Formats: sequence, C-alpha cells, structure tokens
Amino acid sequence: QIPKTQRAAIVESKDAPLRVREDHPVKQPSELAPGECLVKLDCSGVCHTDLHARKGDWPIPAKLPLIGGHEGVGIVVAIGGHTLDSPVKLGDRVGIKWLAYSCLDCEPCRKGLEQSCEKAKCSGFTVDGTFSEYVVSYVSHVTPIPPELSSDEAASILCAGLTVYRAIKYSNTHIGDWIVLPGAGGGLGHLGVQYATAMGLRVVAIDTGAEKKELCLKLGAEKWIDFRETKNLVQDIKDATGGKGAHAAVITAANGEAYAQAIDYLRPGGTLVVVGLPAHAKLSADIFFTVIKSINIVGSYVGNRQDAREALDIAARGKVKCFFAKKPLSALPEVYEGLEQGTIVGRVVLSMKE
Ligand code: 8ID
Ligand code: ZN
Repeated sequence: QIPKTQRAAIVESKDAPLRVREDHPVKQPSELAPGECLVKLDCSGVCHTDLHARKGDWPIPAKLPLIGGHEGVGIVVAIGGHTLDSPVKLGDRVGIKWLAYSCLDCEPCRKGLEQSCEKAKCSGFTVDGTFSEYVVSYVSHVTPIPPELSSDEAASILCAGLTVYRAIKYSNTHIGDWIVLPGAGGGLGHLGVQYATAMGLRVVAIDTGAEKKELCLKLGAEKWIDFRETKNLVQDIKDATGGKGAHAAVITAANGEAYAQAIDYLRPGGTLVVVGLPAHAKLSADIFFTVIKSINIVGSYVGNRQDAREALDIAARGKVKCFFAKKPLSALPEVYEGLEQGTIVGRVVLSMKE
C-alpha cells in the first residue's frame, strides 16, 4: 500500500524556486538498504536551518536537488531487509531529527558526540528531509515519540527543543542563575525560555516586537529586552541581573550581531553557548576580558540520541510546549519569507496530510 509517488517540496538548483511536486518518487520497501526505514510523515516543523540550506549561505552547501526539513514525525511503514536488531518496528511513531545517521563507532560517536561523526548524514541537507509525505531514514537514529505528545507538538522538539535543551545543559548554570537568551521569540529561543525555566534558571529574553515579548514573558522569562529599542544592551542586562551580569548566554539568533557583546554582559566565570548559525560570521571576543573574566565559550550542535529522548521526555511531562502555527506544505515559501523577515513567532509546523 506504499504509493509510487508523493507530494514533496523540492529545490532543484540554488537559484530555482521552491516547487511542491505531486509526482516525486517514493523509495519502495524492496529498495531500502539494511538499516534504512521508510517513514510516512504526519508533519514537519520548519527550522531556520532549512532556510540556510535553501539559500546555500553556509560554508558547506546542501545537496541538490534538495528536499529540506528535519523536524518530522510519522509512522514507520517499512524497514530494509536484513536489518539486524532494529530498535523500532513497523507501526512505531518516530521523529526524524537533523542527524539522520551516524556510524556509532568512531571516536566522536563513542564519546556521545554523534553529531560530529565523520560519516554523519543530515536530514534535509546531505540526505532528503521531511518536507514530503514519505522520508527514508535510519532505524538507529529515528527517535520514538512519547504517547503523551501529539505529532504536531513533538515535531519541533526534534531540532529546536533538542538543540536548546543540550545548549542549556552545557551552559554551566545552576538553579537560580541568570541566563540570557537572544533570539528568545524564535523557534529555538521560545523553547529555550521554557527549558531554562524548567531547570530553575532566571531568564532574560532578548528579541523584538510586542508579540515575541508577550510570548516570552508568558513562557516564564523574568525580563525582556527589545534588541531594536535598547540604547545600551550591556547596561540593560546588568540592570536586569542585579548589576552583575548574566551567568550564561545561549545565542540562537540567526544574526552575527547578537554575539557581539556577550563577553561584556557575562559575569566572571560566565559561559557563552554558540548555537545560532548566521551566514559568513566570525565570533569576535575581546581576548583581554575573556581571560580576565575567565569566560567559557562553548559551541553546541543539535544533540545526540540520548539528548533527543530527554528533550522529548521533558515535553511529554508538560514542562515545555512548542508554540506553533499549523500550515499546509504548500505554505513553505511564505514560511521561509517570514523566517527571513523575523516575523515568525515561535514555530511553523507543516502538515503533510493536506
Ligand atoms: O545545532 C545548532 N547549533 C542549531 C540547531 C538548529 C538551528 C542551530 N540552529 C540555528 C539556525 O540555523 C539559525 O541560524 O539557530 C538559528 C536560529 O534558528 P531558529 O530558532 O529556527 O530561527 P528563528 O525562528 O528565525 O529565530 C531567530 C530569532 O532571532 C531573533 C529573531 O527576531 C528571531 O526571533 N534575532 C535576530 I535575527 N537578531 C537578533 C538579535 N540581534 C535576534 N534576537 C536578539 N538579538
Ligand atoms: Zn533545525
């Protein structure tokens, strides 16, 4: 009952328009390699990374033609023949995250840094992703979805949630500490506000506009700073944090400027977690003050299989809820436009069923 063709949003070449086609082939069960599985998707979140991939603005280009998307949820409908010890079975509801595959046996994999595996395959970047009705993925890396979560609720936990959850986990913070979240009204950021609050941290949310402000404060941020309105960001953060500066900053803005003053507003011993991936940007930190203040600078890249389960588990317990608008797959071009303009509050989740 697997159809031969499907609807999929495809970019044929770098400058070609995004097209939703109805006749894209579906890889048939008999064509799946051992370890591969075919997932029939309910929905997929749209991450700003998908826009970077579509524009080709990172140092490493995406495959072409490309089906983007890496926050998918659906049902396993086929598993490649001769697959040994599959952790998932037919009919299971699973998530497709950015990291579609890693070898699990190289040094980074053995150390839990699966994201940095030399053989890594990335959904919607080096292999086709989730902006389609069916996606081919890998039994070792698809993530079981807890029954408490609907597919729509779970989708964006698979990238946005997972990424900020891990970033906060490595931010060297403890209950009661102040954390600054530039990009707080976006996909990653609004989930970051909630994971941070659930961990007992005090949140200074930074972003722009009345809607993002309202959302951040509703989700638990104690302080709000509009980056377009502030006259002195460092002073505003110091004022918000009792004069001393923040213990950590997790930057999820897709803009290099959001990184510029982090060293200045962190307190001694503070940690800057680098997450947002603006195109062609360099991190510039004053060496003198980085040393004098004993600042930690940490890069954080999505998360491993364990992080994904933890991030979903916290959402399943109701501590974190994705704020999203639901749209059909055909809306993807306008969603990219919204991400570019910064007008999307929270996330957009695309339905594959209409
Ligand atoms: O593993 C990773 N490190 C990872 C995983 C997933 C996504 C990194 N990312 C990257 C994406 O590729 C993108 O570069 O994180 C960035 C944010 O992704 P997103 O949350 O999906 O993007 P968004 O929904 O557009 O949110 C970004 C927010 O940043 C705000 C915008 O207003 C928007 O709400 N923002 C910007 I642009 N400049 C800002 C600034 N100077 C700012 N907020 C504060 N200060
Ligand atoms: Zn993403």
